[in-house]
Amino acid sequence: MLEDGGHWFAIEASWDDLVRHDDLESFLKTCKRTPIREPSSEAFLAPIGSQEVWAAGVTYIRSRDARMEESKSAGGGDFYDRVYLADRPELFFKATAHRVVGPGGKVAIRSDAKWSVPEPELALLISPAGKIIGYTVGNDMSSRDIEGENPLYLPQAKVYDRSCALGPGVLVASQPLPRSTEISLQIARQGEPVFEGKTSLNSLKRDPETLVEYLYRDNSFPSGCFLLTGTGIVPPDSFGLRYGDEIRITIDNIGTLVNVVG
Ligand code: DO4
Ligand code: MG
Repeated sequence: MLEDGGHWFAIEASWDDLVRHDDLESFLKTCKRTPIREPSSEAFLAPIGSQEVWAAGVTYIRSRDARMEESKSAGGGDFYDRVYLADRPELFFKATAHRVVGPGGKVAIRSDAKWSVPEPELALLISPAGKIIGYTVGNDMSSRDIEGENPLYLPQAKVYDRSCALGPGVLVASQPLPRSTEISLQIARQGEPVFEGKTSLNSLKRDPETLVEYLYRDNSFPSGCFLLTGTGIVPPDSFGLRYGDEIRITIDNIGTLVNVVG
């Protein structure tokens, strides 16, 4: 489904075929479109086909500070400062499509985690040739106690079933997003707000093109990929997600991704 200027269309192309277009914006303007009614919110699936999801870490000072604190007793605090300052970014594998939930879906907390948080992140959609062709909202669910116990546990803290959410749609754009773009997170428990936070791309230390350049260096993505660009919003240490919590992440001009922990 495509939305353009408030009008909705069906197009005859698979998701993976669309992602192969380096100039997706022009393609969508000229391809055959069939007008449709505005879809209901239940019609939105996670906007992913055969893409892998990768993630960048410690790209905001807030993430560096929180992680230095949580891993202090494990002797890992220094690593986060070093990667924040280094030329080479932290990049890690996050998810395949079957681990990703879409809008309205249930994200999970690990059964062996005691302290879990959402990480609201701008997600880049990148073509197989390494061009950023769109943007969506991402949630890099994280088990902070497991990562804090030992940085080598990162893959377990980050990669598990329903550990990632993407959506609601992809903003197709060939131009970078303005630095003033805001990202906000709201968490509600039994209908009551329990955490709210805000950041903007102004606080993102690395530029998205450089993250993509590192990710694609000697690494190929035949179906393209998503790259989460790191979190700048970290709830206080006293906060951990519980079953039933509603997570609402909004990025200017892209939309709001709503998920429940379940
Ligand atoms: O270094 C661990 C993960 C960092 C991360 O996911 C983030 O900063 O968003
Ligand atoms: Mg993250």
